[in-house]
Amino acid sequence: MTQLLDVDPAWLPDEALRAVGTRPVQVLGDGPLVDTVRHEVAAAHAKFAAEAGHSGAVSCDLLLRIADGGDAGPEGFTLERDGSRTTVAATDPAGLLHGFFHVVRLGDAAFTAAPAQTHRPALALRMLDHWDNVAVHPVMGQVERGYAGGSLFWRDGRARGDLARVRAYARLLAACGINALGVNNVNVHETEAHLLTDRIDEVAAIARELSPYGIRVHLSVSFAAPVLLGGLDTADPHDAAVRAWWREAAEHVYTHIPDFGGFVVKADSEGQPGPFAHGRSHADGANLLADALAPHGGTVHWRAFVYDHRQDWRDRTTDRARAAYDHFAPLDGRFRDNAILQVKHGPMDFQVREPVSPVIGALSRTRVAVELQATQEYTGQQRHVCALAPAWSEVLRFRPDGADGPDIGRLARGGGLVAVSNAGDDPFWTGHPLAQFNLYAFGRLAWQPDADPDALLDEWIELTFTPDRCADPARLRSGLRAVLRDSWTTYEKYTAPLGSGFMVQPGHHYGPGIDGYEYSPWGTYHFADRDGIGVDRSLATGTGYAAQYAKPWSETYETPESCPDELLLFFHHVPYGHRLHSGKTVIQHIYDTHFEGVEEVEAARRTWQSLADLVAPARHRRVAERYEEQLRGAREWRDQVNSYFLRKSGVPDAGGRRIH
Ligand code: GCV
Repeated sequence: MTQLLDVDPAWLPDEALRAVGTRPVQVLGDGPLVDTVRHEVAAAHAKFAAEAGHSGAVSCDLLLRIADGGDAGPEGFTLERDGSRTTVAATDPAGLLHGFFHVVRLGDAAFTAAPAQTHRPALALRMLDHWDNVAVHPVMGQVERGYAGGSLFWRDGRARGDLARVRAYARLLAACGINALGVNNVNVHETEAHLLTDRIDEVAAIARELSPYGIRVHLSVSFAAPVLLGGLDTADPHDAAVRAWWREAAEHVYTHIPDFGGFVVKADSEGQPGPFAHGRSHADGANLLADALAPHGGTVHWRAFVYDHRQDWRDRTTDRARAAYDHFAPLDGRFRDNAILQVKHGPMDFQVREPVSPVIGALSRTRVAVELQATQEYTGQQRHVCALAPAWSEVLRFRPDGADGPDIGRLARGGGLVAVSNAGDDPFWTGHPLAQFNLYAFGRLAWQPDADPDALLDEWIELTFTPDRCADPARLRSGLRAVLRDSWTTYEKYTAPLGSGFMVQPGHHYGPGIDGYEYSPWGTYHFADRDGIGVDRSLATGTGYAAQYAKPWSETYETPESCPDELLLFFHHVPYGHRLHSGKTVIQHIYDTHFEGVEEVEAARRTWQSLADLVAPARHRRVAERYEEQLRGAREWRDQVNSYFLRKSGVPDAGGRRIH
């Protein structure tokens, strides 16, 4: 794979391939994915031909081979290193590809003696959803909630003619373990609805670029497709003609894309059509599509993001946080095996801090995939640094039964891990070059949910910045760690406090709008008044949301005394003088964190400036520009939030700092 001109190499710069490119390597096996490995090796050798003495002949330092009878399972591989030869063996060609990229990640260390290891992905499905529109949407643009330029797949109302960039993207994704991708927005508009039928050849063209890297394509479809595209007068899941229509539609898709992954569906949500219009349940809806896909081995990803977005803000009994559980818990056990319920990690909508959705623990007889958001809709829109791996790791480590550490078995039995992609046609892929880490970390956590986020950060730094090749490796490493490692909590400090969420500008969701969603129909309230703030979601006196969890969490969240500080305002309405476990009052916590958050951004900006001599100029410049905006934005957040709460509460800052 040669590097594309003018596109950042992200975590696969040539230097990251040095250890492979300078050693003799042999690849044994057949099939398209084995050929991909062969091409990778050949390209690495071509890059480093001048430095290497290898001939590619009989002897080799690295042997990559397909071997019958291994126990690594689908996509897994074994790694043996005796110091003179390193062998990667896999039964499945996809395993060989992942084994190859594992060796790339290890670099020279892959060639030192070490005990044999078997690696296999904890989750079978590791998927990115692109919220890309084919036709530019008048409000949402080409990529809904996209902050990295246009779509990698679509331009001018069609699939891009030149898909070389898609191939390069597939390569990056495979190198961090991703194996599935949804190519269009879950809000399926009229043009995009046709991808399922008369425009499937465009999806097939994209699939052909992804498949050499082991990535299966998925398509978001409209539940109303039988009416919109098929001319039927209903989309009722119990109607025989509707069922036949979907069966034929699926068959047609598979004739064009034999390894097609399946459908993604947003139904009865934010204006999308769904089974409710026909008096049917979401299990009926999901099973309709699951049955159509089943003969071909496909899967339907049915999103659980169903709630009332036309709520009356005066009504304090309707709680949007309850909605997914209320809709889906009664349906547990009624979904087909190839229907996966795709649940956002929190009950609201990808806020910087939310509790883990109770749906994830409640549905023991349904396959559940957790959905994360790599695109930073509510976390700075790729103008602010916000490395989300620690937040995602908390989600994956959450045990519904209160035990410690991730329950890999439960995760593995589910439907995988999904993230809304943060990539676009920007030269840096993700707009903000440091946001590439979110994409990388997502793939790695989906492969290994108990991976340490700090170790993943170090891994990404080594690959992306190859510090050993620069003048001061230690300064580069420590600088990069410093600006990224705690950037999630820094962002949290200067934005909405203690789990209260939202407080953003309506519509585009960038920048502070403390009452932006307070008197709106979207169900997103903080209820701040002169005495206090927060939503009472207790069972005793509130909306009862806390009781959607099993013990011990239902008890932990039920009272302000037992609720963790960081989620206090999500679960409780408390006076400003309420004392947190930290010993501070809520109001003083708000003031302090907002001052601290800005100071942390100032420090990160200085650190980044100090790395100018060690980072490629274009990359350095882009990040430096974004820091100017982040600092401006963080100050705006600080001043608006602090002024708002000073004015509401009348309580002065104990530190006597300037509040407006
Ligand atoms: C694709 C939020 C976002 C929408 C998004 C929706 C969803 O509401 O703001 O842009 O729509 O979530 O996840 O379906």
